Amino acid sequence: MELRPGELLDLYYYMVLSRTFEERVSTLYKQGRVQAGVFSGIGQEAICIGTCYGLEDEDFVAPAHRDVGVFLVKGVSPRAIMAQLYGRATGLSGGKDSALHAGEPELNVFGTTSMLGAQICVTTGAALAFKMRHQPHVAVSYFGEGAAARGDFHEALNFAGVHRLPCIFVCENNQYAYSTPLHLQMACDHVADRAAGYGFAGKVVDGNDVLAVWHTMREALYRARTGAGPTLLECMTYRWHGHSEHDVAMYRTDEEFVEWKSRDPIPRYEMYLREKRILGDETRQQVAEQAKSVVADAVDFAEKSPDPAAAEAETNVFG
Ligand SMILES: Cc1ncc(C[n+]2csc(CCOP(=O)(O)OP(=O)(O)O)c2C)c(N)n1
Repeated sequence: MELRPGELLDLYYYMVLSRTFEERVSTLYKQGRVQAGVFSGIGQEAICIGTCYGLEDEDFVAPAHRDVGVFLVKGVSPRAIMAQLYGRATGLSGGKDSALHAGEPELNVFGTTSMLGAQICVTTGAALAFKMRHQPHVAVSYFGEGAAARGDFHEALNFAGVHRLPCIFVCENNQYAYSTPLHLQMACDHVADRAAGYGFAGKVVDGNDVLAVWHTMREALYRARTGAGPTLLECMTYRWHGHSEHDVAMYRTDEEFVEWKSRDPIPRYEMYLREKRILGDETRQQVAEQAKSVVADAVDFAEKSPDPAAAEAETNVFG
C-alpha cells in the first residue's frame, strides 16, 4: 500500500504542526505562562505521526507524556491541548491536571497517568475487549525505553502474546529515561528483542524516518487486524530537550546532540517530498503559516479560558 501525494503532505503538515506547537509551548513555559511540567517530543515527531496517521477512529491509543502528535493526528483539538497545558477549565481534564496526562475518550485517546508503563496494561485490556466483542479494532500503546523496564510492560506483553491480541506496542527509544542512558537501562541490544520471549513480532525502525515508521506500522496493523497478534515496534530516536523543560541535560555531550540533530525528521522528509516534486517553496510556506495560525489560535483560546471553578474541585476525583 502506498500513500498518495495528498496523504504524503498530510504527514508533513502534522509533523510541522506538532513541532510548531511544541516550540511555542517551550517558549510559553520559559515565560511562566503555562502551568504544566512540559515534556517535549521535539525531534521525535515522525513516530507519533507515522504510527497514528491512517488509524481508524475506533482504534484505541494510549499516548505517553511527550506525544502531542498522537493527540493531533487522532483529532484532539489543539485548543483543548493548549488549555490542558495552561491548566484551564477548557482543557482535556477540566483543569484537574496540567501536563499531557489527559485523554479524550470520545476520540479513543486514553488519558495516561503519570505512573510510567501503567497505560500499557490498559492497552492490552482494550485489545482484549475488542477481541471478545469480535470488533476489528486495534489498541496502540506508546512508551519510552525507560517504561519498558517496568513490570507492567512485561505483564502486558505476555498476556497480549498468549491471547494473540490486536495490540501494537510502540516504544519510543529516545536514548534516555530522564538522565539514565540506554546502556544503564537494559542489557540487551533492543527493546524489540524482548518480543521473542512473548511469542510475537518485534521490529526495530528508524524513528526519525516518518515513511519507514508508517510502513512498519502498516505491517503491524495488518497482523493485528488479521488475528496474527501483537507487534512490539521499537522506534529509534533521540530526545532533543531535557527530560522536561527545567532540565538542561548536562549528562549528555554536545557532540551526541549535534549528531542526532542532523537526523531531524522534518528536513529529512522535506528532501524526500522535494525530490518527488510534492513540496515546493510555496507549499512549504503555506504549511508553516497554517501551523502557526492553528497554534496562535490555541494559545489565544487557552489564555482567554477561565480557571476551573472551586466548586469543581471534588468532581471526577476518585479516592
Ligand atoms: C513508575 C514511575 N517511575 C518513575 C517515574 C518518574 N519518571 C517520569 S518520566 C521518567 C523517565 C521516562 O523515561 P522513558 O520511559 O524512556 O520515556 P521518555 O521520558 O524518555 O520519553 C521517569 C523516571 C514515573 N512517573 N513513574
